[in-house]
Amino acid sequence: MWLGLDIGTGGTRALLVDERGKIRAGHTAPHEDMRMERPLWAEQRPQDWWDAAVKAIRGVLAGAKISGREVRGVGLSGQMHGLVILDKDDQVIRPSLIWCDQRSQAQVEYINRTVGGAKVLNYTANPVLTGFTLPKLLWVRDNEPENYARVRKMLLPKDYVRFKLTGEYATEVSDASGTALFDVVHREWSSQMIEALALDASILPKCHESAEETGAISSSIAGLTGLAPGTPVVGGGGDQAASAVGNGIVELGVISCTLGTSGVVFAHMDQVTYDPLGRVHTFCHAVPGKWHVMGVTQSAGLSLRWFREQFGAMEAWYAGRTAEDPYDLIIREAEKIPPGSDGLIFLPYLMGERTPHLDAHARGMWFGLTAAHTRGHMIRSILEGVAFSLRDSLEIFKELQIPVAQIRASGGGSRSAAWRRIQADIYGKQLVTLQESEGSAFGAALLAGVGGKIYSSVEESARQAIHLRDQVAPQPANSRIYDRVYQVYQGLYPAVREFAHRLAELDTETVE
Ligand code: XUL
Repeated sequence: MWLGLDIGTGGTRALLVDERGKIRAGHTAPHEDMRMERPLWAEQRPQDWWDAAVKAIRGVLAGAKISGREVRGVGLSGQMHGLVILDKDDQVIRPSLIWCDQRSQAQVEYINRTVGGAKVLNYTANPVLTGFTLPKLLWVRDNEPENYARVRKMLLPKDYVRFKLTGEYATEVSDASGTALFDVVHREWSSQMIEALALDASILPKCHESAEETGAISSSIAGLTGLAPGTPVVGGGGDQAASAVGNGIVELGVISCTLGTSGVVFAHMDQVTYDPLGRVHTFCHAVPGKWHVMGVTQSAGLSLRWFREQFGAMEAWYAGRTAEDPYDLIIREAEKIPPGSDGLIFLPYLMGERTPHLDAHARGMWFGLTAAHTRGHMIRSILEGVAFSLRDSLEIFKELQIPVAQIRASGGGSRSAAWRRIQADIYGKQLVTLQESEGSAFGAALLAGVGGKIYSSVEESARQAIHLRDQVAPQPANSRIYDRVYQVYQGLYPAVREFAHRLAELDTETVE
């Protein structure tokens, strides 16, 4: 049996997968809500991830009624880019600035001035973005010098859990790629970035390939988790790379669209190429010696969750009485509205935006509201707006000549048939779903299986364990409507960018 452990944003999920690649049990332990003290801030406590990891592991072992001795290996995956800093006693210095935290614009500008924007692209295959780990570290340096002075190690979220499990400071290539300190082409820490910024390289963990063993369950935590001491823990992957393994995105032409908290369009690459404009990320894949390119929309599921939390009290009340999922009730309202939401467009930039705008100050917006629009229109326009934002990535893939033969839908959002239909129509492509819909935790378990030599390669694990379930074909009449709406959608943010930036300046004035 192999254990995949995914440290997500909303919770940590443990998944047990047997020798034939079949899922035997899963258990999720929720996290505390992220703390957003100021508009662009987002923090979580690493201790909360660790507590959830222990609960999830114990829960899944109990659910499958097996002893930890039957687990032959563990694979980790997790939310990427978060900054965890430890002091000389391995204590967490401050809460983690997580992937969607956007406070570090001044540090991004500093890095571009000091290293040079073109050199950053050359050294790391990506521009530096506010979401990435390095500018977050420099934010701590600039704003909390007393905390910065104590830093002895810098880890990514899942690697903090690895440290607690094994006592090793380690990461792997796919997650390291999102730090802005990693030489993605050569798959090692970038000595050029480190030198140009006069950083201390000893704070970085050792970097492995994703299916390599990075350490083993230590005897001190074996009792706490129920896992046997000495159980190997492989590198695993950032949630997107691990999810790609779990979705079989391990060859050219098969790509995935994942609707989680964020939304990601992901393609495998045999050779490394990157977008000269840096609009999509080029990172190492969890497949040894391969890369991937991905476009990210910051607020995908997050947009719908925001709506549910702010305006979904009625559904929450009703769902409490009927045991239905409030999201199903909310989406049902959207299904009554025609494609294009009668001219209402939603820009899902509730946490700034990466692809294609690379703009921490981008803001969400409804455009085209009239008195004739209903709540259902607002909901449908959110589902459509998120899919348009993922189409932006597909359009860039086209420019970069990345082949798209098949799109696989994954993530929590893909459980909705209505949202899958909207996606297929907006992308104008077949959308395939898989029998195994577990994504990252499943991919992490497969990587553990590759590390344990049950599969000869990551590609082989995908071939054996992943099966197609069904597909949705685009309806040409709907696609034609969406093509026209998309033209408007695409033009909207560039037309208001200046005002979004002016608003952001107002924010700074009011909080200081
Ligand atoms: C990827 C990214 C998100 C987070 C949270 O670049 O930021 O996928 O990992 O899921």
